[in-house]
Amino acid sequence: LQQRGCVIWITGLSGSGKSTVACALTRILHARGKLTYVLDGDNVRHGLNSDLTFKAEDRAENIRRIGEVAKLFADAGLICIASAISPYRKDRDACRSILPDGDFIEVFMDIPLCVCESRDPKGLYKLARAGKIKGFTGIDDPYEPPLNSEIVLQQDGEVCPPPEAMAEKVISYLEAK
Ligand code: GGZ
Repeated sequence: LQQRGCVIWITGLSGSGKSTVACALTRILHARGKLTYVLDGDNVRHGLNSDLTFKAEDRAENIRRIGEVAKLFADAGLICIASAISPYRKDRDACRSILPDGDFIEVFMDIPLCVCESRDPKGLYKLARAGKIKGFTGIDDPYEPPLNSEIVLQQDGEVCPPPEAMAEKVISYLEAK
């Protein structure tokens, strides 16, 4: 029996844990025999989207292409997990609009900027603060938080739950659907 496809769209700042949660999610889903595919903004930018910069219109095009590819995977019956900063609400909403109702599940990594910045896994925030990267999301480029995302993943007080626990929240949502 073919599984029903959908798109799980993970949005949030650099360093908020999007890729880590995407990875945890895919492990859990595989263990349950589900077919998944992860489209990660940072990876896609090395191939399909290697012609794009970080200016607003290129970010919009990055998100449009990821959305279209995610739709193809969903059409094929896969659970496609897209993780990209996707800072602009209208770009995320455009991706939602090309899918049947209910098939686009937006997950907001609601992690404070100061936490993402303190992690700084690639040292990019440091470079952005030093003015060596211009137009870095959260520093000198906007991030428009979702207003109505299906799922919000947050810290528990001061602590960030482990990625598996965050992924389980998404699983619970999928099960409830
Ligand atoms: C934001 C940037 C930038 C700028 C490079 N702004 O945390 P990372 O490092 O590994 O992932 C980020 C990635 C963002 O790519 P996306 O395709 O997700 O962005 S968007 O949805 O806005 O199109 C970050 C790195 O690229 N990076 N320069 N200026 N992030």
